[in-house]
Amino acid sequence: MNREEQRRELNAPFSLTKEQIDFYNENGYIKLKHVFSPELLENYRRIITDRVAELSADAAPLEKRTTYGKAFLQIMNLWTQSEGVKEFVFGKRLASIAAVLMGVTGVRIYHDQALYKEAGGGITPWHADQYYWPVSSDKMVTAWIPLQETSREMGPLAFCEKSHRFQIGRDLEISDESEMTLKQALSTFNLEEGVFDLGEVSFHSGWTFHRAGANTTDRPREVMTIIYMDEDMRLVAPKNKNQIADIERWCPGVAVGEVVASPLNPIIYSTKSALATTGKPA
Ligand SMILES: O=C(O)CCC(=O)C(=O)O
Repeated sequence: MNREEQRRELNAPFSLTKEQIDFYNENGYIKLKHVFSPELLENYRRIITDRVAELSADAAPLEKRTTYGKAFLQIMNLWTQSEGVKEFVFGKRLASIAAVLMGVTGVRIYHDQALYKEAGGGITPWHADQYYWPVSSDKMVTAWIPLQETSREMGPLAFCEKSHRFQIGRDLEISDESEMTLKQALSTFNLEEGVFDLGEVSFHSGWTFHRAGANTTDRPREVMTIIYMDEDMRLVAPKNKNQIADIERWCPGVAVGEVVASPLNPIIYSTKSALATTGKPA
């Protein structure tokens, strides 16, 4: 597959049925198969893995880390550090899926992160991402893109169905406490904890509670994630210290009440801008 074919695939539309959109809204997540080809994923897996290796070279040994630290190597906003990763993160296919699932006209990047659960890496404790985000609505979604087939033993992402409507535990940062409290609080909900095929991508909403098991295999679980927000999302006053840190890191210079449109938050897909320039939707 040459570069031009890869670019085409990254940017090509992906059609979603009404049932799939309804499923996302009802359950707070969806897993979609055949979003990308194995060739494309292998190419970007290499590019992303090289950068992760470089940027995590001085990570502490697993046994010296906290539970959260043992969950994965976490490298953020790789798109700002590599043209190859930028090409992947700026792809319109994932961004348009995000927009359609959320029912918005377009999406910006909040940030990306590579999440590499090392061989022998621990669990990812129960949590909801939106606890970290100082934003004006729940039109936030994370695309979780495994870069290899992901067996149960590697720690695939697991979702608590319909938990995006659950109010308890929204004030918990990811920790031993969130794992303990939420495991109990969510015990009556259905858990989707299946494997991911190569090419399968999940999308989960900001308030959907999720976790992942440990990686008991001898190879890393390599995953890229991209967090998208409604293109019209506004910044709100931070509610905790993590949200204060997020503003500085992911939306520098944006004031409370303004659209979250710093240079780190480009619009990746929008039917508004396409309509304005061509008169046709994107
Ligand atoms: O990859 C993982 O283990 C956790 C991912 C996660 O929490 C997220 O993408 O929001």
